Amino acid sequence: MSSPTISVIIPALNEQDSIGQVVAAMPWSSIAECIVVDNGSSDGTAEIAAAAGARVVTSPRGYGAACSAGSSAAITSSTILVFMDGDGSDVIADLPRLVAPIAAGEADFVIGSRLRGHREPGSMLASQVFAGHFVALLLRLLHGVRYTDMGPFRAIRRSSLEQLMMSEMTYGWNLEMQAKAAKQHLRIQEIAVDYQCRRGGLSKVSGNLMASLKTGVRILAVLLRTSYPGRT
Ligand SMILES: Nc1nc2c(ncn2[C@@H]2O[C@H](COP(=O)(O)OP(=O)(O)O)[C@@H](O)[C@H]2O)c(=O)[nH]1
Ligand SMILES: [Mg+2]
Repeated sequence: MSSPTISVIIPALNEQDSIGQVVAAMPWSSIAECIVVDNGSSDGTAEIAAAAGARVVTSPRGYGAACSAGSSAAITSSTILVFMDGDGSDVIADLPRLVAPIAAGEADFVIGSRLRGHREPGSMLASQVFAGHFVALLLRLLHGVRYTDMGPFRAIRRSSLEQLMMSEMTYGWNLEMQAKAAKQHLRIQEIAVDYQCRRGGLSKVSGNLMASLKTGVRILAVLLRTSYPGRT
């Protein structure tokens, strides 16, 4: 079997303290490209990412908007898309295990669960762990699929992502992917991934009460929207 062509996509907003290390640590021999999606960083994120070897593209504001722009920008030969954050929290050594089930034709979507892996103390707030369990329970009741997390580190077959017709432009993007994947009966696997504290800079979500509340509201909206029987 020939090896698949993989694009790694990293949404990044003001991550100059970590993005260089993240991009430099990519397993370059097994991926085709690393795309950093910058949407208006006011620091050196774009320049540092490019210097470390990433292709930098821009997008409108929003986590989902960035992930979506990155997917569209991936080279046409790419068949597997990997998403991860730019703050150094995801453990790049886990990448081959995320991709392997898709490459082997055994899965369409593989999500990394930080709740099943080892978490560096302080890397996830108790509220995030709780939200992961709570949303997982709702997804199980609504769609019959067993998830334990809404983590950012994930791999998906490109044709499957296109089939999902993603529309969420905010932090609800991750959950929308999981709900639609379940609804459309993709072959889903969840694997344990480790998680570290961000390698510098500031959290735009969990470290900020207002942003956390907004994210919670978006997540509930996505859950509701995707739970209507006919809607995808
Ligand atoms: N492109 C883009 N990336 C974003 C945006 N907001 C956050 N990010 C990136 O998304 C990732 C997750 O954000 P982070 O602040 O670490 O969230 P947390 O881990 O939940 O605290 C990081 O790589 C951020 O730089 C945004 O509006 N646009
Ligand atoms: Mg983070």
